[in-house]
Amino acid sequence: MNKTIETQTKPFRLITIPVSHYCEKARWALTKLKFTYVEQPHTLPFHLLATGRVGGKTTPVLITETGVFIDSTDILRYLDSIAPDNAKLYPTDPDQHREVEELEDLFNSQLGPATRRWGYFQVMNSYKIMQSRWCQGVPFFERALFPIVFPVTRSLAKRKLNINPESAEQAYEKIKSIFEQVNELLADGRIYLVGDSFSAADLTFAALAAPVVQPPQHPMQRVSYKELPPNLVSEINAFRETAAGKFVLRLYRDRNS
Ligand SMILES: N[C@@H](CCC(=O)N[C@@H](CS)C(=O)NCC(=O)O)C(=O)O
Repeated sequence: MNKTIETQTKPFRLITIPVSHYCEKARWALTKLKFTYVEQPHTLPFHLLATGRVGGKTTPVLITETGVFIDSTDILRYLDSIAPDNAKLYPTDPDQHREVEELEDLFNSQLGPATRRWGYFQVMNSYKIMQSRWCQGVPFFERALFPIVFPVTRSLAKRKLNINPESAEQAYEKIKSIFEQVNELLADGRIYLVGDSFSAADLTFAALAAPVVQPPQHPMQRVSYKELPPNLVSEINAFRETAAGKFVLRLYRDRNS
């Protein structure tokens, strides 16, 4: 962990399931901090071959010459530790630093699972949507095997992520309550969630809320509205109308600046 970026001779490698919002969190941090990296996208269950080889399981996994980071928060902390002083994702002020970590933890542990559960519940029975979401950018042979592995992968994912009508309803309520908390924070007119600069709290909220807001500038291609169930489109529009939803849209408009 003490090696500095000057000693990194090759680009970082980021193993992803491209559609994953936790992967988007790591990808956004790499882009924001202007680190050179190569993304290695995989679909389920083939990601396990790539992550297992370096001692991980879930994605994202960041491979550096310093070490391997197998959790999105650890990835952000590592990148922040080697980022220049004027580009930190965690404030130096101890109170603000704690606030950022608390919000990041709330979004990671509650918002991320809820948006994933609710989002998958809406579209998991559509082969066409799932193929376009899970196969984007992945190696040819994984795409070719998708029709064979998908039925099994889908039922395993449904079981592992506990996707059913009741849990989806609870997830929806959880998303609304976290959006409400963010609306309250933003009610005083602040530009960012903590302090006056972009932090890991903003990035984590926007990346993990993206599945229910569908920002047009998201680097992963969206499913056309025409293909989505009409009730899902109106729910997305309702989330976009909230202060928290508008905040996500704004952060995505500025994502690459
Ligand atoms: N706490 C982890 C969660 C990552 C996570 O849940 N990744 C999912 C994709 S959204 C994954 O890789 N699932 C595949 C699996 O569990 O094998 C992080 O923040 O990195």
